Amino acid sequence: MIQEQSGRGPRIRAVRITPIAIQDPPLLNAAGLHAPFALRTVVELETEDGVIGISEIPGNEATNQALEEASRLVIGKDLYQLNKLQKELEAYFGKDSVTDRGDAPWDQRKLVHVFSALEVACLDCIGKLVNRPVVDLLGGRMRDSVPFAAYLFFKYEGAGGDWGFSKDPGARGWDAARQEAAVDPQGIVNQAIAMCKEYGFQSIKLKGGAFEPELEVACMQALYREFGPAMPLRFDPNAIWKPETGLKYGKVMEPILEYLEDPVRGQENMAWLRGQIKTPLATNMCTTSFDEIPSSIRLGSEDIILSDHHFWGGLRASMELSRVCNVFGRDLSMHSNSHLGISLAAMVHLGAALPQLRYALDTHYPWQSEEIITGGRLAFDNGAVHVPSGPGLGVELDRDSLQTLHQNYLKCGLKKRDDQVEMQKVHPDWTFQKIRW
Ligand code: GKR
Ligand code: MG
Repeated sequence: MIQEQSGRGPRIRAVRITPIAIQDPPLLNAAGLHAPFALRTVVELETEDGVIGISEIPGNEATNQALEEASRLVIGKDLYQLNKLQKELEAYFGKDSVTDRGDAPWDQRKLVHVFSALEVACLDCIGKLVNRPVVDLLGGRMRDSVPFAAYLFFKYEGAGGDWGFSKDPGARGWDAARQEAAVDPQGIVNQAIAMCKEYGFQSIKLKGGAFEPELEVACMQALYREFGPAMPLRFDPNAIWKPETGLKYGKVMEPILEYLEDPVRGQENMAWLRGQIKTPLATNMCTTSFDEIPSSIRLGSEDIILSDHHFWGGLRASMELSRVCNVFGRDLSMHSNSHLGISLAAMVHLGAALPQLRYALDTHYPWQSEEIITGGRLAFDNGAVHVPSGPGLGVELDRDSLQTLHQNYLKCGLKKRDDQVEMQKVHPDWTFQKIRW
């Protein structure tokens, strides 16, 4: 006999949404240039008993507007009823479609962001209520710390933020090194040495798609010469290469790569290339939602899906994805965008819960210098982050920093990420091309 559920979880009393802007250096990618500030949104969700859960997602005025609407829907709801909440949000906003993602390297869908923000904040609250870390709400820990990779970028000189393209003379160590320009092999190698020295990373990724393939591949070869075969290397030109370019340089880099990320655009092209080269292919661009799994399996478009809980609809959805990946012989790792410690903590709880984790996760964290959690920036130990020990996410909001970074948001005037516009401030004729080389 099915028992009627009699318990009633705490109700959600309030949702607070705070857009913030964080300093971001002038990093280059296939879509253009990072603005001096990256936008994030911090969500605080408060229960009727005054317990507060937090989350962080990429900032965008349209997402914030959707979050405002969603919060009107969730107030008064039972904190534990996440499945129902998701259905209600789907009914209200309509399901995201594959094309809503957009052509940029990052994801622009609405519902996945909104639900992920609310889900992570609810899980943080639940963890605090039952005095368990979020990793335990995801089924428990498979590891105590989660490895990350050094994430290198071609970049112009500059610190970002109010410094823009100039350097903060007070900076030391990695904080100074991250302000140096890197537009050639030596610049990239110097960046890698400084980042690995500071964080102890055990694998390296280079974001490409900014320059001619020949130059970018020369940078990968320079990294290989500098760090040797024991250092796993990855390269990601964000799908800007034609299939023949993917084949040519995919072959050249075969002996030196751990994996090649989104060399070409679309599942068909990825599947074709995958049949031609031995290097595993990874993606955060061609298989980006559950709706795309059937065609991914039919075509065989990648070996590794780079999930992102902000884009796949939360931490539990990412756990579900890991099971799907396991069934169909895919590996799962994680994608990132410029972020702070709340997102990092969520990634670490998820990374610790994943049954299999063969590849170190991406993170932009070294490129940021600010924080919104108490106690300052999270520490890396040999490239890995220990699962925070407190209940919930195990990190607390620093309200003074939140206010400072919110003031940055108001001052900087940015409302959404647009790397093409930023690039045109430097090169007025530059335009984004989905496939360039
Ligand atoms: O931060 O410029 C960037 C990256 O290009 C980012 O937007 C991508 O979404 O890191 C991402 C990726 O792996 O494609
Ligand atoms: Mg990528």
